[in-house]
Amino acid sequence: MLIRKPADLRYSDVTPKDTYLNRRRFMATVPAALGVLALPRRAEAVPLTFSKSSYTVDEKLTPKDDATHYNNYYEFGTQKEEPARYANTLVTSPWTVDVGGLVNKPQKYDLASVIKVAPLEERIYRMRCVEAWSMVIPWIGFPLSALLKQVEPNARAKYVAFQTLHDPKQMPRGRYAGIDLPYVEGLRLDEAMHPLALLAVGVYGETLPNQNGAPIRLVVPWKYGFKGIKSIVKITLTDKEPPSTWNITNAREYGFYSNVNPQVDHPRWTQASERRIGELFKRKTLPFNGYADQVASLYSGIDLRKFY
Ligand SMILES: Nc1nc2c(c(=O)[nH]1)N[C@H]1C(S)=C(S)[C@@H](COP(=O)(O)O)O[C@H]1N2
Ligand SMILES: [Mo]
Repeated sequence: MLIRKPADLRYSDVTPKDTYLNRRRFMATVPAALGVLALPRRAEAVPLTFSKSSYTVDEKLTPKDDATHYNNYYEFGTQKEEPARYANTLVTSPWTVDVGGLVNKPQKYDLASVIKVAPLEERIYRMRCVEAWSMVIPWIGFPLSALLKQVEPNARAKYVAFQTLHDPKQMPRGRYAGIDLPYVEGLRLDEAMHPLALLAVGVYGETLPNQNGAPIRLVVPWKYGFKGIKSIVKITLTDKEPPSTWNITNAREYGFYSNVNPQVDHPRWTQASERRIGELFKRKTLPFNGYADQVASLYSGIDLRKFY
């Protein structure tokens, strides 16, 4: 269903402005003769309207098939191939993101309104999992800062807490994942306001596959992959450091910050090097995953061994 395009052509050039995200709305633009009533159980990928961002790295993309079939999404199974197999039970429409806490203008967004917070951009980011593998992913999204500015954090707000949907009916394997659910994560407010912090709604030119965190997930490229919480339903501004799922699960191994740091090894995986998925040889892991120039100043004066 996706229209093929030359690489330099924007989706805005080939698709009408209003065909995105919501498959039902998309189907409404298709002639009834094609069978609008015969909705498949799995939502199909639909094109998004976006422009290319300057926040991007010039590195070879991870093959889409790897990025969508080698996942961590424990609610749908703890094996890498399980989310692709089982996340089709996630219902992503309708979807509400509740943004509140220490803000002047708390707001509940449906998906159509949240993607209008700022123009959608494609950003190619390096991603590194604490398990010592990495990928290069073309996300489509908008800066988290745009959403936060809209709700107006008040003077007491110092942190941002995030929560994934938890519905045991849609996520029956979550019971056996060995983590408390719902999945939760957090950032300091200044980290959340950094222009690199992205709310992603698409990847590889299409809406997010469920296993990658549909319909909206966080991407923080200078931190380990687990900070990139998926399928977000709630964002809360707070004055206390929010809990984070892997810190709750195993505080010795996972801290709140989780900045990519080749100098601080994880007890089970080296952080000094990594294997780029699809490549044979290991490469060195870079401080802050290669984004040090942009983000290191957020941590000046902080002992990153202690605040790991
Ligand atoms: N809700 C939720 N979000 C999650 C996870 C999870 O298990 N549940 N896993 C995290 C981990 S460990 C990683 S490495 C990334 C993986 O994202 P990807 O599957 O899109 O590569 O998602 C993160 N977000
Ligand atoms: Mo991860």
